[in-house]
Amino acid sequence: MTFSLPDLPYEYDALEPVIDEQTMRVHHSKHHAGYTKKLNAAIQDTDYEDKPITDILSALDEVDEDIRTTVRNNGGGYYNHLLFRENMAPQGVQASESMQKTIQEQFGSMEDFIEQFISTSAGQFGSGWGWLVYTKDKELQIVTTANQDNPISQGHTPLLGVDVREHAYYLHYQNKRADYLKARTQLINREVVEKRLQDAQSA
Ligand code: MN3
Repeated sequence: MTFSLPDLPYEYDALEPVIDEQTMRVHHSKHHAGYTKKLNAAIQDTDYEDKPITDILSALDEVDEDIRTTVRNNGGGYYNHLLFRENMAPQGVQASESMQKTIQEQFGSMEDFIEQFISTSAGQFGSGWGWLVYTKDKELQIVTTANQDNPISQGHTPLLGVDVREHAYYLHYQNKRADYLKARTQLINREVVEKRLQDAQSA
């Protein structure tokens, strides 16, 4: 088994006007496809062909040194973009009452959470990702990672991820990363966030 480019859960133009069709198309059919192809090339004829991506990224130090950086960057790219697409829906999906309560307990309110999520993600220097994670200490936390690193490599479970590399927003927002992040909060599929949290808590 090798990895295949996951289909988008919606059409390329479904997230307009927040994310334009061309950005979605290039991001998926060129960038995401590229990570998938390079990951497959790196793990060809190794045991990793039969492992879930989460197992591979959770134990990067066990990957052969000659392919480790390639697997880290492209395996991360493959998995991060999959999570990112699932985290969005055309009109967004509101949180259930219990999820709202969970967010309130940790961050004060949903508005406070969104504000912190935007400012932390916007502050990532250069290319990377903003995340809401369920930590190995069983807490919700907002973190960033550089390049294509996934929080799972630090033992955390990613619940909500946002790509802050320029290719994710530059066509429409140019250098205004915070504007992109703010607009994008309309698209958050909180049902998916909650499902991932429940899975992590019962794991
Ligand atoms: Mn990207």
